[in-house]
Amino acid sequence: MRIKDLPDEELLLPGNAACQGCPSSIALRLALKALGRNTLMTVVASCTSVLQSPFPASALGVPLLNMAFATAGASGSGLAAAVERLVRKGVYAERPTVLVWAGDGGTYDIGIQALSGAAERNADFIYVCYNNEAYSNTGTQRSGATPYAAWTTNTVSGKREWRKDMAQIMVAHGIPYVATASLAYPIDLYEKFLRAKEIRGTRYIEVLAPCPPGWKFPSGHTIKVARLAVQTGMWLLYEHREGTTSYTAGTQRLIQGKARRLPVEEYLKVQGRFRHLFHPERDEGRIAEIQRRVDRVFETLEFTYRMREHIMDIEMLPPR
Ligand SMILES: Cc1ncc(C[n+]2csc(CCOP(=O)(O)OP(=O)(O)O)c2C)c(N)n1
Ligand SMILES: [Mg+2]
Repeated sequence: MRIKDLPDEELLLPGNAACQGCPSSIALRLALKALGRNTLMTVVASCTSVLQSPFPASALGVPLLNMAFATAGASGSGLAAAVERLVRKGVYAERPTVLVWAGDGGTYDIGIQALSGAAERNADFIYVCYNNEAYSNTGTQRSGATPYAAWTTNTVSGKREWRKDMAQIMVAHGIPYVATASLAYPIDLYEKFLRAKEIRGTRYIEVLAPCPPGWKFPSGHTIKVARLAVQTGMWLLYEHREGTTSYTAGTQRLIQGKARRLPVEEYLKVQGRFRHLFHPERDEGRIAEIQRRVDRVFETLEFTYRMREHIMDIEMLPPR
């Protein structure tokens, strides 16, 4: 599949209120191309509440419920229950997809309780966390998704804690589908939504969303920064189904040794939120600490990959 094979229909309309280079709008545009018009959406307080345009205008071609910050999991559960009832009553010719759309603040922090409850009940929706690694709509405050050493308005010399791994928390819920995605690998992202659409129950997709004003890079560089996150190993692309994790796209190529992993500083130095790691002098300690963390993850991934290949080689040997 190639970009030109994507559906022409636009369900996120141009002339919306997003910033230039807004990653959420790019993710939403691609997601709605995959899910199509028969989608019901709930959005909680976030940049997406703004980009959809002020009432009574709407930039979305699907019905939309605007909800309070902490309620993504709960409002998605409610919509899913309503859909189930209407399907039983024969109201729909075809079952609509329920799409829950929330930021990282609304997912990792304030919304985790409702999301965890919904996932434990296996509520029938696709939950998207577009992760711009901060409370961006209110001017860039730290969240549980903000990475170590990143500047935000309340971590002015760099965040001291490491981010939590929300996608793995969702894997631990045992839901039928968890995936991570990147705007720089749009076909991978699109196909993950297509696969999620065919599954029932709670599906969680997290998209890394490099935010030009919040991460402080020029608005034309959203895709470049998204790609560097994967190429340096700072963001992993995978999907998890039926107990098995498969690494995809750029991450798969790194693990298989088909592409060379770039040093993390290639990613850090193009973003103003990490400027204090390079100016007025290099903070060797923190840069090396970030690099070490990524190296450790890849050592394990590469080892597991080589072991699997080795086992497959053994299995292919003729029986003695
Ligand atoms: C209970 C509550 N607290 C605070 C706010 C103010 N508020 C609106 S959007 C937002 C930030 C949301 O951050 P995130 O979920 O990461 O989405 P983003 O803005 O980054 O898109 C905040 C703090 C609110 N609407 N409700
Ligand atoms: Mg955010």
